[in-house]
Amino acid sequence: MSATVETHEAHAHSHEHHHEKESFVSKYVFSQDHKMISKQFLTTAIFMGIIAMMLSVFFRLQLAWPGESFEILNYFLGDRWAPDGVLDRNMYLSLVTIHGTIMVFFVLTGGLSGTFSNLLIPLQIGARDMASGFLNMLSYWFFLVSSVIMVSSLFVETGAAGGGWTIYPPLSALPQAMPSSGLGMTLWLVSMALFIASSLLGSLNYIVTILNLRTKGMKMTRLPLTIWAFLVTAILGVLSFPVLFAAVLLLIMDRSMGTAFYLSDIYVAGEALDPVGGSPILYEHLFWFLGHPEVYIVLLPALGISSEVIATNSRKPIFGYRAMIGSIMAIGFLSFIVWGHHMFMSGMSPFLGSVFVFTTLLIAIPSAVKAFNYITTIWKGNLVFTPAMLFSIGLVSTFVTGGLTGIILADSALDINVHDTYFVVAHFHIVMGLSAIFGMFAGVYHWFPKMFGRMMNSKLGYAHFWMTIVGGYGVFFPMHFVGLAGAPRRYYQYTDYPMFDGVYDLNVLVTTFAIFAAAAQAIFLFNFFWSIYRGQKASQNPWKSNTLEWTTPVEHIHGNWPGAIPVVHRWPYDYSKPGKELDYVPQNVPLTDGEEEH
Ligand code: HEM
Ligand SMILES: [Cu+2]
Repeated sequence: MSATVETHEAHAHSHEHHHEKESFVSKYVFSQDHKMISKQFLTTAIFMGIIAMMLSVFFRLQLAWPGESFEILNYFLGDRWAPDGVLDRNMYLSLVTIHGTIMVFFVLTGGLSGTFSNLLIPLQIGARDMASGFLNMLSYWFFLVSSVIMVSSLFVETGAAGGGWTIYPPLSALPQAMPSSGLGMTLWLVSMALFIASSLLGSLNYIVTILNLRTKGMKMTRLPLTIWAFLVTAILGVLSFPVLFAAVLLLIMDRSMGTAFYLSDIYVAGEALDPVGGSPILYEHLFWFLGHPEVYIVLLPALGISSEVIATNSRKPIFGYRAMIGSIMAIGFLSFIVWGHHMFMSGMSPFLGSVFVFTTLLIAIPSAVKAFNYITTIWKGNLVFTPAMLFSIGLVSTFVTGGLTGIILADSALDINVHDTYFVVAHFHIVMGLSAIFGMFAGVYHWFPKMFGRMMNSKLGYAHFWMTIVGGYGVFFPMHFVGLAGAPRRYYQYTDYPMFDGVYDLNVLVTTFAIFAAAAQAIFLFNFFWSIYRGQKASQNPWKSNTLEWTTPVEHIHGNWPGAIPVVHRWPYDYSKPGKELDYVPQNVPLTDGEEEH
């Protein structure tokens, strides 16, 4: 261990040498400092989030008031895609697709892991920086370039990809299938290939850094749960994203090189296509082998962040620390053997289906362990309701409510009834969309002082939280009933089907809440950017927290600590320890004589 510490010191010196020469470009643009890269990921993800949210409001307008004219649609989409303010039906599909893609990959995968793994891994394990600053920088630049390509695909003549965020073939494999199967789809594929490269570069760095660069005394069993969550998340990414990469490469080959991995006997306009013999089902297997772990790649960091925030603001040791680590690992493992629950309707053998039902339902166990651990940590705590704490409690709420409908969807016999309806959309938005975004907000409010040296305004934070949780449930709760009424997802309008007359009022309700929830995010944006420049100056440890990041100076410096890196003597959850003067004991404070570890 001490050898590692020495190399760290040497590392710090080399930083100090070229500190003077640092130009604007090397400091803010091509930075190799994990704290700056973390801010780059966050601001890019916020920008992408604004776009994705606007797209969802655009298509929700059409769903609630089909065929009506909206000036704003024409303003943003132009005469080609919203003539007379009415959304074009091809563009409708593109908006749904790009909304989902951006939210899942660019906001919640890149934005959440990229921001908080980068910020917290070196700071919480006591390292000077990531294992490779250069690869870390590359990871951000791949992310930025892929974001730009994904957004620019909205502006091509044929429209952005329109096959849904899962881009199943043949819509994705046959450029002639529909207009948005053309250039827009190609750009989607290129963007995702770059995104995956970014994610792999990041994840490998996170894993190596956590395993190798921990400071003296930072045993694996003293790691904060955030770091455990980031570690397992990175492992999931490394094991599953390459499979999506392969799927995307094969799609590119089917599109432009005449192969037929995914194309079975297909006729286009009465003419049989050359390439035959492949199977779109193969694509579904490859996609969901990533797709399901992806849910946890998004959720685990959010759950890790909320563990940290809840323990700190309950002023209590986290309940069941080892059980939490065990459930993070169990969830990670199980997430790889459940992908078939997305394919119950693909003609799979009912026996195989029942295997996937079983493995899927098993995930309820570690998930319930986590939920109970949060609740028992809060139980009889000395609660401090910061905005971060509210968002973390909100996460526990959405994780449970969304998880319950997951039990219905996991049962193949029940799932058949609601497959591809709005019930599914409601389920995944609550359990994954809301929980993950709540975790992300919790993280931003909690670590903002660390990132920018200032505090966010908490009154605005409270307004943001209450409007977001009311808006979030307002959008996604009624959607369950739209789904139970049988309304399929990805339909442009339902007026031709009298049996769906009953869902109109609900659709108006949902869209109204969506606009309300979107407005709430304006409060956040204002608070965020205003506080960077005008927020109250932060003290070194504003939440009285135990973890190492709060032992660094407020002003960011290269190498994180001005002198030697701290040595760790205890776990991160020594809150309200009996016999102590203060209600927290930071990790770098040595045990006193006869003190038990915990
Ligand atoms: C955390 C934020 C969100 C995430 C992660 C997210 C994710 C997604 C995903 C993955 C899809 C599926 C796209 C597809 O099936 O091709 C989707 C579709 C959709 N989203 Fe979101 N979304 C978020 C926020 C919202 C909001 C705020 C609204 C409400 C305005 C919304 C409304 C919809 C609707 C109506 C669909 C269409 C579903 C369909 O027809 O298949 N989403 N979203
Ligand atoms: Cu799944």
